[in-house]
Amino acid sequence: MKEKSTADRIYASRHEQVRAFEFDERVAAVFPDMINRSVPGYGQIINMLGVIGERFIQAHSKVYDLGCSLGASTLGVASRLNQPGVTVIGIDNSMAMVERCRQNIEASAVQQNIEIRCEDILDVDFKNASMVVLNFTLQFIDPERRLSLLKRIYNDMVQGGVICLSEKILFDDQSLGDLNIDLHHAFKRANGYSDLEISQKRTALENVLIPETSQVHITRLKDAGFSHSQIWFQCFNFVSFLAIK
Ligand code: GEK
Repeated sequence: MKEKSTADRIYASRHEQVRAFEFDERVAAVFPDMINRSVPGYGQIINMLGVIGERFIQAHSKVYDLGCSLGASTLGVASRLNQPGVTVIGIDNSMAMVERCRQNIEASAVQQNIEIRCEDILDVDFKNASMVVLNFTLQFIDPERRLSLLKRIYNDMVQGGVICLSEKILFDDQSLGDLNIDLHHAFKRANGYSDLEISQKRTALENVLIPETSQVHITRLKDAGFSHSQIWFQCFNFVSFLAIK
Protein backbone atom coordinates (compact mmCIF):
# COMPACT_ATOMS: atom_id res chain seq x y z
CA MET A 1 0.00 0.00 0.00
CA LYS A 2 1.13 3.57 -0.63
CA GLU A 3 1.30 5.57 2.60
CA LYS A 4 2.90 8.90 3.40
CA SER A 5 6.00 8.00 5.38
CA THR A 6 6.33 11.10 7.59
CA ALA A 7 9.06 10.43 10.16
CA ASP A 8 7.99 9.78 13.76
CA ARG A 9 9.71 12.45 15.92
CA ILE A 10 6.99 12.58 18.60
CA TYR A 11 9.31 11.66 21.49
CA ALA A 12 12.57 13.02 19.98
CA SER A 13 12.75 16.05 22.28
CA ARG A 14 12.37 15.91 26.06
CA HIS A 15 8.73 16.26 27.21
CA GLU A 16 8.20 18.16 30.50
CA GLN A 17 5.62 15.54 31.36
CA VAL A 18 5.10 12.41 29.24
CA ARG A 19 1.34 12.04 28.76
CA ALA A 20 -0.51 8.75 28.28
CA PHE A 21 -0.30 7.56 24.67
CA GLU A 22 -3.31 8.32 22.44
CA PHE A 23 -4.13 7.49 18.83
CA ASP A 24 -4.62 11.14 17.93
CA GLU A 25 -3.88 13.17 14.79
CA ARG A 26 -0.17 13.51 15.66
CA VAL A 27 0.20 9.73 15.90
CA ALA A 28 -1.97 9.04 12.83
CA ALA A 29 0.23 11.38 10.75
CA VAL A 30 3.40 9.36 11.46
CA PHE A 31 1.85 5.95 12.09
CA PRO A 32 3.36 3.90 9.20
CA ASP A 33 6.88 5.05 10.15
CA MET A 34 6.19 4.55 13.88
CA ILE A 35 4.86 1.00 13.61
CA ASN A 36 7.42 -0.20 11.05
CA ARG A 37 10.34 1.07 13.19
CA SER A 38 8.79 -0.15 16.47
CA VAL A 39 7.30 -3.60 15.80
CA PRO A 40 9.73 -6.25 14.60
CA GLY A 41 8.15 -8.37 11.87
CA TYR A 42 5.26 -5.97 11.23
CA GLY A 43 5.65 -5.99 7.41
CA GLN A 44 5.96 -9.77 7.37
CA ILE A 45 2.80 -10.16 9.46
CA ILE A 46 0.83 -7.83 7.15
CA ASN A 47 1.84 -9.88 4.10
CA MET A 48 1.07 -13.19 5.79
CA LEU A 49 -2.41 -12.04 6.90
CA GLY A 50 -3.23 -12.02 3.17
CA VAL A 51 -1.84 -15.53 2.78
CA ILE A 52 -3.76 -16.80 5.82
CA GLY A 53 -6.89 -15.10 4.46
CA GLU A 54 -6.58 -16.98 1.15
CA ARG A 55 -6.72 -20.23 3.13
CA PHE A 56 -9.63 -19.40 5.47
CA ILE A 57 -11.90 -16.72 3.99
CA GLN A 58 -15.16 -18.25 2.79
CA ALA A 59 -17.36 -17.13 -0.12
CA HIS A 60 -20.12 -14.62 0.79
CA SER A 61 -18.69 -13.99 4.28
CA LYS A 62 -17.17 -11.03 6.13
CA VAL A 63 -13.66 -10.20 7.28
CA TYR A 64 -13.20 -7.87 10.27
CA ASP A 65 -9.98 -5.94 10.88
CA LEU A 66 -10.36 -4.65 14.44
CA GLY A 67 -8.26 -1.60 15.30
CA CYS A 68 -7.47 -1.13 11.62
CA SER A 69 -5.46 2.12 12.08
CA LEU A 70 -4.47 3.20 8.54
CA GLY A 71 -5.69 -0.02 6.92
CA ALA A 72 -2.46 -1.96 6.42
CA SER A 73 -3.99 -5.29 7.51
CA THR A 74 -7.30 -4.52 5.76
CA LEU A 75 -5.42 -4.00 2.49
CA GLY A 76 -3.08 -6.94 3.15
CA VAL A 77 -6.13 -9.23 3.30
CA ALA A 78 -8.24 -7.47 0.63
CA SER A 79 -5.42 -7.55 -1.92
CA ARG A 80 -5.36 -11.37 -1.85
CA LEU A 81 -9.12 -12.11 -1.72
CA ASN A 82 -9.86 -15.19 -3.78
CA GLN A 83 -13.55 -15.75 -2.89
CA PRO A 84 -16.70 -14.04 -4.25
CA GLY A 85 -19.05 -11.86 -2.22
CA VAL A 86 -16.60 -11.01 0.59
CA THR A 87 -16.67 -7.65 2.42
CA VAL A 88 -13.61 -6.56 4.42
CA ILE A 89 -14.63 -4.28 7.30
CA GLY A 90 -11.97 -2.20 9.05
CA ILE A 91 -12.96 -0.72 12.41
CA ASP A 92 -11.16 1.84 14.57
CA ASN A 93 -12.40 4.23 17.25
CA SER A 94 -9.82 6.94 16.43
CA MET A 95 -11.36 9.40 13.94
CA ALA A 96 -7.85 10.61 13.03
CA MET A 97 -6.97 7.03 11.99
CA VAL A 98 -10.27 6.40 10.22
CA GLU A 99 -10.05 9.54 8.06
CA ARG A 100 -6.52 8.70 6.90
CA CYS A 101 -7.44 5.05 6.50
CA ARG A 102 -10.31 5.94 4.13
CA GLN A 103 -7.90 8.06 2.06
CA ASN A 104 -5.44 5.14 1.90
CA ILE A 105 -8.17 2.77 0.76
CA GLU A 106 -9.37 5.23 -1.90
CA ALA A 107 -5.80 5.60 -3.17
CA SER A 108 -5.29 1.83 -3.34
CA ALA A 109 -6.03 -0.53 -6.19
CA VAL A 110 -8.48 -2.59 -4.08
CA GLN A 111 -11.13 -0.23 -2.78
CA GLN A 112 -14.07 -2.47 -3.77
CA ASN A 113 -15.55 -4.60 -0.98
CA ILE A 114 -13.89 -2.56 1.79
CA GLU A 115 -15.79 -0.60 4.45
CA ILE A 116 -14.06 1.50 7.11
CA ARG A 117 -16.07 2.33 10.23
CA CYS A 118 -15.36 4.57 13.22
CA GLU A 119 -16.66 2.42 16.08
CA ASP A 120 -15.56 0.83 19.32
CA ILE A 121 -14.73 -2.83 18.64
CA LEU A 122 -16.49 -3.70 21.90
CA ASP A 123 -19.82 -2.68 20.28
CA VAL A 124 -19.55 -4.60 17.01
CA ASP A 125 -21.18 -7.90 16.04
CA PHE A 126 -19.26 -10.39 13.96
CA LYS A 127 -22.08 -12.28 12.23
CA ASN A 128 -20.97 -14.31 9.21
CA ALA A 129 -17.26 -13.53 9.75
CA SER A 130 -14.83 -16.08 8.36
CA MET A 131 -11.73 -14.09 9.38
CA VAL A 132 -11.20 -11.65 12.25
CA VAL A 133 -7.90 -9.80 12.60
CA LEU A 134 -6.71 -8.14 15.81
CA ASN A 135 -3.26 -6.97 14.74
CA PHE A 136 -1.76 -5.39 17.88
CA THR A 137 -5.17 -4.13 19.09
CA LEU A 138 -6.29 -6.45 21.95
CA GLN A 139 -3.35 -5.15 24.02
CA PHE A 140 -5.14 -1.76 24.19
CA ILE A 141 -8.42 -3.27 25.48
CA ASP A 142 -9.12 -3.47 29.22
CA PRO A 143 -7.93 -7.00 30.22
CA GLU A 144 -11.26 -7.55 32.01
CA ARG A 145 -13.10 -7.19 28.69
CA ARG A 146 -10.81 -9.31 26.51
CA LEU A 147 -12.45 -12.69 27.14
CA SER A 148 -16.01 -11.47 26.46
CA LEU A 149 -14.85 -9.86 23.18
CA LEU A 150 -13.19 -13.12 22.05
CA LYS A 151 -16.27 -15.12 23.09
CA ARG A 152 -18.51 -12.87 20.98
CA ILE A 153 -16.15 -13.27 18.01
CA TYR A 154 -16.15 -17.04 18.42
CA ASN A 155 -19.93 -17.29 18.79
CA ASP A 156 -20.70 -15.04 15.79
CA MET A 157 -18.08 -16.51 13.46
CA VAL A 158 -18.81 -19.22 10.87
CA GLN A 159 -17.51 -22.77 11.39
CA GLY A 160 -13.96 -23.03 10.00
CA GLY A 161 -13.33 -19.28 10.49
CA VAL A 162 -9.97 -17.96 11.70
CA ILE A 163 -8.93 -15.29 14.19
CA CYS A 164 -5.46 -13.73 13.83
CA LEU A 165 -4.24 -12.09 17.02
CA SER A 166 -0.91 -10.24 17.16
CA GLU A 167 0.38 -8.92 20.49
CA LYS A 168 3.40 -7.63 22.34
CA ILE A 169 3.98 -10.25 25.04
CA LEU A 170 5.44 -10.81 28.49
CA PHE A 171 7.49 -13.87 29.52
CA ASP A 172 7.03 -15.97 32.68
CA ASP A 173 10.82 -16.36 32.80
CA GLN A 174 12.11 -12.98 34.04
CA SER A 175 15.54 -13.36 32.40
CA LEU A 176 13.92 -14.07 29.01
CA GLY A 177 11.56 -11.16 29.57
CA ASP A 178 14.52 -8.83 30.21
CA LEU A 179 16.43 -10.24 27.22
CA ASN A 180 13.53 -9.70 24.83
CA ILE A 181 12.93 -6.14 26.05
CA ASP A 182 16.65 -5.46 25.46
CA LEU A 183 16.48 -7.00 21.97
CA HIS A 184 13.37 -4.97 21.14
CA HIS A 185 15.09 -1.76 22.26
CA ALA A 186 18.17 -2.71 20.21
CA PHE A 187 15.83 -3.16 17.20
CA LYS A 188 14.41 0.34 17.81
CA ARG A 189 17.90 1.85 18.14
CA ALA A 190 18.94 0.10 14.91
CA ASN A 191 15.93 1.84 13.31
CA GLY A 192 17.14 5.27 14.42
CA TYR A 193 15.25 5.83 17.70
CA SER A 194 17.33 7.43 20.47
CA ASP A 195 17.39 6.22 24.08
CA LEU A 196 15.29 9.29 25.01
CA GLU A 197 12.64 8.41 22.40
CA ILE A 198 12.57 4.78 23.54
CA SER A 199 12.23 5.69 27.19
CA GLN A 200 9.58 8.43 26.75
CA LYS A 201 7.47 6.17 24.47
CA ARG A 202 7.73 3.40 27.06
CA THR A 203 6.45 5.77 29.75
CA ALA A 204 3.58 6.94 27.49
CA LEU A 205 2.47 3.35 26.87
CA GLU A 206 2.49 2.31 30.54
CA ASN A 207 -1.07 1.37 31.61
CA VAL A 208 -2.24 1.95 28.00
CA LEU A 209 -0.68 -1.08 26.26
CA ILE A 210 -1.14 -3.98 28.69
CA PRO A 211 0.77 -7.07 27.50
CA GLU A 212 0.24 -10.63 28.73
CA THR A 213 2.13 -13.91 28.28
CA SER A 214 1.60 -16.20 25.28
CA GLN A 215 0.13 -18.78 27.66
CA VAL A 216 -2.50 -16.33 28.89
CA HIS A 217 -3.50 -15.62 25.28
CA ILE A 218 -3.67 -19.30 24.29
CA THR A 219 -5.70 -20.14 27.42
CA ARG A 220 -8.09 -17.25 26.78
CA LEU A 221 -8.58 -18.27 23.13
CA LYS A 222 -9.44 -21.75 24.38
CA ASP A 223 -11.82 -20.38 27.03
CA ALA A 224 -13.52 -18.34 24.29
CA GLY A 225 -14.17 -21.60 22.39
CA PHE A 226 -11.21 -21.77 19.97
CA SER A 227 -9.94 -25.30 20.53
CA HIS A 228 -7.21 -25.13 17.84
CA SER A 229 -4.71 -22.31 18.25
CA GLN A 230 -1.03 -21.78 17.59
CA ILE A 231 1.73 -19.19 17.38
CA TRP A 232 2.48 -18.73 13.69
CA PHE A 233 4.98 -15.86 14.06
CA GLN A 234 7.31 -14.56 16.74
CA CYS A 235 10.11 -12.01 16.75
CA PHE A 236 11.43 -11.20 20.23
CA ASN A 237 8.45 -10.10 22.38
CA PHE A 238 6.04 -9.76 19.43
CA VAL A 239 3.85 -12.72 18.63
CA SER A 240 1.04 -13.56 16.23
CA PHE A 241 -1.43 -16.35 17.02
CA LEU A 242 -4.02 -17.95 14.82
CA ALA A 243 -7.02 -19.87 16.12
CA ILE A 244 -9.66 -21.77 14.20
CA LYS A 245 -13.34 -22.31 14.94
C1 GEK B 1 -2.23 -2.49 11.72
N1 GEK B 1 -4.02 -3.19 13.21
O1 GEK B 1 -1.60 -1.58 11.17
N2 GEK B 1 -12.12 0.14 19.33
C2 GEK B 1 -11.62 0.39 18.10
N3 GEK B 1 -10.30 0.62 17.85
C3 GEK B 1 -9.47 0.63 18.91
C4 GEK B 1 -9.92 0.40 20.23
C5 GEK B 1 -11.31 0.14 20.41
N4 GEK B 1 -11.82 -0.09 21.62
N5 GEK B 1 -8.86 0.47 21.07
C6 GEK B 1 -7.78 0.75 20.30
N6 GEK B 1 -8.15 0.85 19.00
C7 GEK B 1 -3.16 -2.08 12.84
C8 GEK B 1 -2.37 -1.56 14.03
S1 GEK B 1 -2.65 -0.13 16.41
C9 GEK B 1 -1.39 -0.95 17.22
C10 GEK B 1 -3.21 -1.40 15.27
C11 GEK B 1 -0.28 -0.13 17.74
C12 GEK B 1 -7.29 1.11 17.84
C13 GEK B 1 -6.41 2.36 17.97
O2 GEK B 1 -7.11 3.55 17.65
C14 GEK B 1 -5.29 2.03 16.99
O3 GEK B 1 -5.52 2.57 15.71
C15 GEK B 1 -5.26 0.50 16.95
O4 GEK B 1 -6.38 0.06 17.71
C16 GEK B 1 -4.00 -0.15 17.52
O5 GEK B 1 -2.16 -3.68 11.41
O6 GEK B 1 -0.25 1.10 17.54
O7 GEK B 1 0.63 -0.77 18.45
